[in-house]
Amino acid sequence: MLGKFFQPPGEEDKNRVPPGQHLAKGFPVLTYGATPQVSIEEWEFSVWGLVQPATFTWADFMELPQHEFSADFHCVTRWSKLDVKWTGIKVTDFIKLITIDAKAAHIMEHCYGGYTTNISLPDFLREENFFAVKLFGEPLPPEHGGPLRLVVPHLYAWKSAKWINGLEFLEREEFGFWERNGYHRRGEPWAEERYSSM
Ligand SMILES: Nc1nc2c(c(=O)[nH]1)N[C@H]1C(S)=C(S)[C@@H](COP(=O)(O)O)O[C@H]1N2
Ligand SMILES: [Mo]
Repeated sequence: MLGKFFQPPGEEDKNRVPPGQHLAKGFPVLTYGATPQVSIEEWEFSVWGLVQPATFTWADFMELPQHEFSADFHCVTRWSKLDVKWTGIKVTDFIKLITIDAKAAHIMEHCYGGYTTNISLPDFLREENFFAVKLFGEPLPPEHGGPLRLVVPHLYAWKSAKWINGLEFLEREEFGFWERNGYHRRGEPWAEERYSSM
């Protein structure tokens, strides 16, 4: 298996591949459960909790500026893919549309299909995070999270919620799906924050 689908990083990529990771050939799909089918007509995105509650349509998101991103992608199951090309909307542009309560310190990411994952507010608000709507120039395929997913390049990819449709703002940290099942609360790949020691 290792030789067929994965390879160790070459010299030039070594300093870009976190410890314990191999480079994937292609772009594997990693989903727990079925792929939700969501059309852009019915698609909605909501914010609630310690924020002024609001709901946005696809058209609302399409009014925000779009940028090209190149980001390395690290799955905790030990594969990485370098230089994934995405098009999307910066988190820092989206959050200008909402009013976050000063008490909010954590977020629960919610998705079509019921997946959840938690992230701290500072990890979420980083300049390099974005909502992807295209992958390698094509509309984001459903299996990779289309029509829209979050990408958080500096954390393991289970924080990059596919089919994301909501942000719940919290004062205290709560655990999402994988975090309740033993994954690390934060998931920083360079520190190999894979699993919780609790
Ligand atoms: N909604 C949802 N988002 C998800 C997942 C999932 O199962 N459901 N899997 C996560 C994991 S573990 C990884 S590695 C990446 C995989 O993204 P990909 O399938 O586009 O490679 O999505 C993350 N986001
Ligand atoms: Mo993953």
